[in-house]
Amino acid sequence: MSDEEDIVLSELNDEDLTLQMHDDLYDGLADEIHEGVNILLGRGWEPYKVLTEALVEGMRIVGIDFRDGILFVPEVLMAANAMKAGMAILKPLLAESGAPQMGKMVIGTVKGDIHDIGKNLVGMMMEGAGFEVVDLGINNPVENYLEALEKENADILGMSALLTTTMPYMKVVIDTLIEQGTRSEFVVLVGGAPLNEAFADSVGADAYCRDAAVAVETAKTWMAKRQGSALAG
Ligand code: B1M
Repeated sequence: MSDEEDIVLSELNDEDLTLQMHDDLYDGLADEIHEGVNILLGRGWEPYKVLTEALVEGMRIVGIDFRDGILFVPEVLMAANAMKAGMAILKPLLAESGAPQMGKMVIGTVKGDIHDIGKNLVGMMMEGAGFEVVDLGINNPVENYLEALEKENADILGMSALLTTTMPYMKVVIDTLIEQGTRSEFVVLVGGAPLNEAFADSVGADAYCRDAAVAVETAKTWMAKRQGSALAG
């Protein structure tokens, strides 16, 4: 029996369990992540704390070794699957706030890009804050966004991109809204690891959101602004 098999997650203290979960995420062990999340919740951890300290931090470590050529796509895919196993448990808990309806957001990862963990997190947190979320998934051409915005009568368009090669596509979507004369109908929020505020400005988005919590706060602020100007007008 290896050392790894000897570890009983429930016997670890919070700090060691969190570190072990980073290792388990790194190793793509979905069952262990599932168990670890349940243990931390059982110990009274807030779902958001489990998400950020056990899962997102673990994924950050995976990202560093992916960048440095220590991990490769298959391993990172397994880590992503393990992360999703944990997120599946947290999703209903994060969405359980019972907050009043704040507005409706259509969100999707842009064309050419299949990264969806961050986008999914944003969707979960937005639902938790009382927004209705329509998730278009990954690899979305401009038509998908336009169709959904109209069909859903959305207030907010959220776009995610994780690659420097796909982030310029956000401008394609925003420019198309401008051409159609509908840009001012929507608050456009963008996010993803390679983006920053200057980029968001340059493509004509309303705001850049560094993470899911910032996305929620930004969406609330913009919805309040819109409601304010609607009342004034
Ligand atoms: Co990819 N990948 N990947 N990858 N991958 C990155 C992005 C990379 C930075 C890794 C690296 O080199 N360090 C690098 C991009 C480099 C660059 O563009 N300069 C990279 C690469 C190169 C690639 C491939 C090209 C690799 C290859 O095939 N050779 C390929 C591309 C495929 C494609 O999309 N066409 C690829 C594939 C993959 C996997 C499939 C293996 C897997 C994705 C699995 C999945 O998502 N289902 C994967 C992963 C997991 C990563 C890393 C390791 C982790 C991304 C992640 O999930 N982070 C990533 C490294 C990194 O980002 N450090 C990497 C956790 C997540 C919670 O954070 O997504 O940043 P994040 O989301 C945050 C915020 O950014 C923000 O809020 C979120 C929550 O707090 N946010 C938003 C995100 N979207 C938002 C939208 C909003 C608001 C906020 O709207 C309102």
